[in-house]
Amino acid sequence: GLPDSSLFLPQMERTFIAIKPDGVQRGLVIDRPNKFIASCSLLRKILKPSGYNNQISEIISRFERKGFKLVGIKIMVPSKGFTQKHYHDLKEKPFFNGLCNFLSSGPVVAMVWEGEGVIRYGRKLIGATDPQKSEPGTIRGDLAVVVGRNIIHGSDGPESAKDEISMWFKPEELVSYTNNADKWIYGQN
Ligand code: IDP
Ligand code: MG
Repeated sequence: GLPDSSLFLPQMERTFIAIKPDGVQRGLVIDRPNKFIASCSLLRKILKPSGYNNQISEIISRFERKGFKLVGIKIMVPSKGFTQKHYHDLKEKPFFNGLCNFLSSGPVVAMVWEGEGVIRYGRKLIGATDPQKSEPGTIRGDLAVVVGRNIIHGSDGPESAKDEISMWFKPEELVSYTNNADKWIYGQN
């Protein structure tokens, strides 16, 4: 077959994004039918067994519509120890134990998104940590109310993105592919 043209492009920046158990339980993963799931066998395989057929997340769609590319996704319940490792930077905080209990209390949708500036801009899409301070139009601003239930995580820089991606995903769970829209999003080729 034809070579994947992404092989000719430099590896784009990637970030780790996770929908926390509150986002999953509140149905914010599943919003409206979207052609993307139908066209993506990876998503179909993962979301169908969980009952999320033919729907895509309000949250996923915000990253997708921006022009970022989903290169990894899975649903899992992380162990408490795993969440402690994920949030190791916060281990001195008074809310650390509650935070880790919460993140390990139910399913998390773990994702890797790719695109130019995706780490920094992903944080913009997500909004400020405290949903009382997040701007309207951001994910937390529109969809969450309190800091302990702010529905989504995003890596805060290149270092944490690298660490979190390798913690949550095996290399073979990430896919490189070319979107038909890429040349219209980036103006390349
Ligand atoms: P971030 O998720 O915006 O990067 P961090 O400071 O890294 O924010 O904190 C990680 C998570 O810890 C937050 O998303 C939030 O769920 C929780 N958290 C942060 N500050 C507080 C707090 O003051 N009380 C309770 N939970 C908090
Ligand atoms: Mg953080």
